[in-house]
Amino acid sequence: MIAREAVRVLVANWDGSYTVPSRRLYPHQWSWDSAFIAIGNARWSPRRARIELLSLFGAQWRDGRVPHIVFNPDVPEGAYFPGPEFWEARAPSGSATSGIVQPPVHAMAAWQVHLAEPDPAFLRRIYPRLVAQQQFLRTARQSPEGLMSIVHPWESGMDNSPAWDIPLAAVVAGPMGVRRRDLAHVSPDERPTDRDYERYTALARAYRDTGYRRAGAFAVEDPLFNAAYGAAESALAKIASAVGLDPAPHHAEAARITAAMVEHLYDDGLFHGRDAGSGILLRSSSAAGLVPLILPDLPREIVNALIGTALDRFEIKRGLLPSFAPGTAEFDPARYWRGPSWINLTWLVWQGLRHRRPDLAELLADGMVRAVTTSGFREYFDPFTLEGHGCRDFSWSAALVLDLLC
Ligand code: 2M8
Repeated sequence: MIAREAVRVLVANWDGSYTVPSRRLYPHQWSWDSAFIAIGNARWSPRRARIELLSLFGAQWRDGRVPHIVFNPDVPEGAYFPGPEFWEARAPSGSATSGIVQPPVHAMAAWQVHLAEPDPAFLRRIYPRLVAQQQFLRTARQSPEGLMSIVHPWESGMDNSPAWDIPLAAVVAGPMGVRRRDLAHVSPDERPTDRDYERYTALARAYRDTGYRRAGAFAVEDPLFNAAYGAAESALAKIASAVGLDPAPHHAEAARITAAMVEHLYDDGLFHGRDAGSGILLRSSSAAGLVPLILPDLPREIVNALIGTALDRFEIKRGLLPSFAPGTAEFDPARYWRGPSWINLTWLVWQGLRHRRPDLAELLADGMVRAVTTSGFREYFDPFTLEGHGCRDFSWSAALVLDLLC
């Protein structure tokens, strides 16, 4: 029943070659959403999952970056802010895009799509594009310590996480001068504030004005983003082997980034962000700090410490992972990335626990199914009451629950 409903949502949000995250709030193609959606679509239509990923990579830039939004030219101007007229960017394919990126979870998705229905031709097509995506990060975003930076909170995927409060406060911004479209669909208590948006637009504009080359006032090494990069190298190793190429460089790069993360981002049971400019650790209680559990070769003692934190501070025995630890001053159970549970974060940590602590993984799988059974495929959920927030019929909530059920 739930699986059938999930497919209904994915079909309703399909736009011919990709899936919108939500019809009204996010009417274009988003980068990491497409990866999660492909993982779910692989369960009932692997062909659609392959098309989803290939269409996203069709808008890859020459420098290898995969833009975080690919705009649908048929959607009226002003339906989403900031739209193509703000970003002023175009892929070589001609598509209007944004100029920033999102966590590179796509190699992981491509491998899962292949597992659902082996297709070497698809792997051969997508592999060089996935390699170029990683190469862009190494070239444009790597610090001397070997970690990858994000240059905008939107690149973390966890836009208004309290983890960014300090670096974001340093961003000087005037009024936006544009009406926010999100508030036409969702209550202001469940979204970032106007002040956040002013800073988001100022940062994006500053990056745009350098031709998307030089970071503005925000450059941060995020544990989720770096974990996705490392997990991508492990997935690329599998893909390389499957198409008859040498997996060794990918294994080596996965090991290298895992070690760099442990050395520079880990402290006291959790991974943290780090300010790329000052090198200062941005200690916070964000669930992003648990996502490195997706790294296959994380040292055992770190895995155990992260599991301890997940149990004590994130209370995952309740079945869902809050995006920020309850019991902190910043925690807000209804405001976007400041506390609510999201299916994608819970699913990533579920992946990391599946082979290490199947008992806990099962609790999370049950929790995700319970949340959507109680409240529908909402965008995010109160971790305690399971009340749904944000938009309805949200694609990755449907896709990843479908993955669990199949
Ligand atoms: C949210 O981000 C966009 C900006 O990219 C927004 O707030 O308008 C985030 O939840 C992000 O992680 C997600 O990819 C996107 C679409 O679902 O929405």
